[in-house]
Amino acid sequence: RGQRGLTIWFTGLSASGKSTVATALEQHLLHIGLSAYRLDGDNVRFGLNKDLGFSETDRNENIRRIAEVAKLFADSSTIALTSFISPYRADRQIARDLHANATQGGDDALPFIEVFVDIPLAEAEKRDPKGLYKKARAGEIKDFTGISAPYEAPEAPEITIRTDLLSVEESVQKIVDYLAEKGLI
Ligand code: GGZ
Repeated sequence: RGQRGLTIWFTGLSASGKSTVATALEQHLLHIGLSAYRLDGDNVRFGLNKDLGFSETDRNENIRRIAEVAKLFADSSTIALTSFISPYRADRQIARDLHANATQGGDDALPFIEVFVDIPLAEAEKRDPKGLYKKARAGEIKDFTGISAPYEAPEAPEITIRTDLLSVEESVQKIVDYLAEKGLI
């Protein structure tokens, strides 16, 4: 393919498996010789966005900045993988529009692939790897997505993966198949 990259935008509840699948996908892409870079809470919320919390306006700004950074990576011919809850439809649309309008140098839009990591809330809550759902239920964490803050599921994601039904490898394969079919990798 040509010189430009793309953004693969994961969205889903806490403990849905976004980071696990994004990490495995990143490894796969690197292994086949492509440039890929993952943005997630560990390298963004503790650095660039350490001034932001989990209020609606802070999440809006979190996602806005992440979308700008992902666009820059994609514009530099890398495959940017973002793994954030990104619970608001409008914020994800802003991220998508930013890529659609990335016409620097008169090039085409940068591809933006939304991956809905779909899992029933009950399943995410059962996993609860960090005990956050338990704390949210007890009122110890406020504005927790799925419990006391909204998650607006995508209406038309490019890809949906049910991480309670597919293995990590199967989830990665589904995304890779989509990318190959679209000529993106
Ligand atoms: C949701 C929270 C909250 C609240 C802390 N609501 O499972 P985790 O721990 O590792 O992933 C969650 C992460 C969510 O950060 P994001 O930047 O992805 O969120 S957003 O896109 O909505 O801006 C969770 C932890 O941070 N966490 N408090 N109140 N998740």
